[in-house]
Amino acid sequence: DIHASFKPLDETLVAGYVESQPGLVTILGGTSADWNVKEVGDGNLNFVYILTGPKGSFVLKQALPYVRCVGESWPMTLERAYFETTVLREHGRLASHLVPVVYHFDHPMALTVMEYLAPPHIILRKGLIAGTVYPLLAQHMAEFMASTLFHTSLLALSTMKHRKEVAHFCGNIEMCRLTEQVIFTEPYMDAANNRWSSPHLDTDVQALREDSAIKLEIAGLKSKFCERTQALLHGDLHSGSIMVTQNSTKIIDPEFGFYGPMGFDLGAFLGNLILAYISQDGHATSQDDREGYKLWLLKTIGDTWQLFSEKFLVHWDQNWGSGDAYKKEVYNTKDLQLLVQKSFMSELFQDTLGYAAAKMIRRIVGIAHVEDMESISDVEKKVTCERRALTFAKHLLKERSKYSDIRQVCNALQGSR
Ligand code: ADP
Ligand code: SR1
Ligand code: MG
Ligand code: MG
Repeated sequence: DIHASFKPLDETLVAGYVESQPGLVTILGGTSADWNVKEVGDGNLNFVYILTGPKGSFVLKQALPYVRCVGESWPMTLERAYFETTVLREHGRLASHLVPVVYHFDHPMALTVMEYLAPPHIILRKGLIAGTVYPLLAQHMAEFMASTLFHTSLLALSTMKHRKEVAHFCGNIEMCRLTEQVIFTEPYMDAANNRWSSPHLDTDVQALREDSAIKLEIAGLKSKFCERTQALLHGDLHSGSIMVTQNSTKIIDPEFGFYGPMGFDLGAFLGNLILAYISQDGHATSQDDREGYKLWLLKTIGDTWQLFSEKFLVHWDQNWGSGDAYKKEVYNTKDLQLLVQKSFMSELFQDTLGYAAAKMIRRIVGIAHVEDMESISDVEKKVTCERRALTFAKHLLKERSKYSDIRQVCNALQGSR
């Protein structure tokens, strides 16, 4: 058992662990008496410590054998730390300026030591709630997704290399199971984990569970999530997995990484931007009506898809035939290549809208709600935003084939009630 020597750390034990690792002591400088240790984990799963010393700092993240936001009653594999580190390193190779540097990984201890993203870096979700504009967000996220998704797909890789990677990441089975459960199954049935604003949304939840068209769409998306090994995904690309400043964007927390459909990552990011957009009415005050901010969010949603598709196609154009999917000898004219690209991007757009909707629905009626909505103190306003998010997500899920352009989606979102 790789984890036979596993020991859970806490704020008092962390320094002792670091003392046993000379490379880490060198980063901090001084001795443990000089170090400051603070646990800052605000995610749903793990424990995160910031360590600062006279010379430097880092973040130490440890997985414990259960889901943090639920407790020991929900056991969870320690192997998530291994997959997180493996994906972080791969993302570091493909988009080095957009991820924290990994300094150290201890497999038995299920812990990763990485670059500390110091303030003014904050979690994007918190910045969106505060109404802060991030001018480079769409560009950076488009760059990250275009590079990581393209270069791990069969558009760039041989089937030999791709299959090996797919087989490797099949090991992240428990995390995939968790997603299947909380995103694609439980929101559509009676389950102990589910939570919603009750009694306000009781009839909305009932209607969701009786909606055959929705269940049909969710079945298709779930099947694609489980069966399509299109590219290495981040796997949990919501606005809580992104840290930002005005000129920096860093993607953290890829512990759900696996080979799946590209639209799952794109949909996670866009779905969370849509939730942020809809929640703005709940954060508006007499001093700040958030109308200008909502326009920036709409633009960011549109720009993200637009820039992503442009950048993805640039990668593709520059690497025609390097992967096994479309051999140059077969796809041998520019017209044919354009035809293939158009069909690929249009399916990806549909997947993206579907996964965005699925991600939104689970955040309103399932486990793990989002702070965008939870922090709206006026209950009536909160419920109005939640109902609007649910209604828009259901519309997107059922009617997405009618949309062929992200601007149409943004217009529909703007007009939604
Ligand atoms: P979880 O897997 O539990 O969701 P995260 O990796 O999302 O854990 O980290 C939880 C929190 O810890 C983040 O919301 C962020 O505030 C902080 N954090 C994580 N990694 C870093 C980092 N490299 N630099 C600074 N803060 C970080
Ligand atoms: C128990 S569900 C916890 C959620 O938090 C993670 O960040 C994933 O989004 C997961 O679905
Ligand atoms: Mg997280
Ligand atoms: Mg996580």
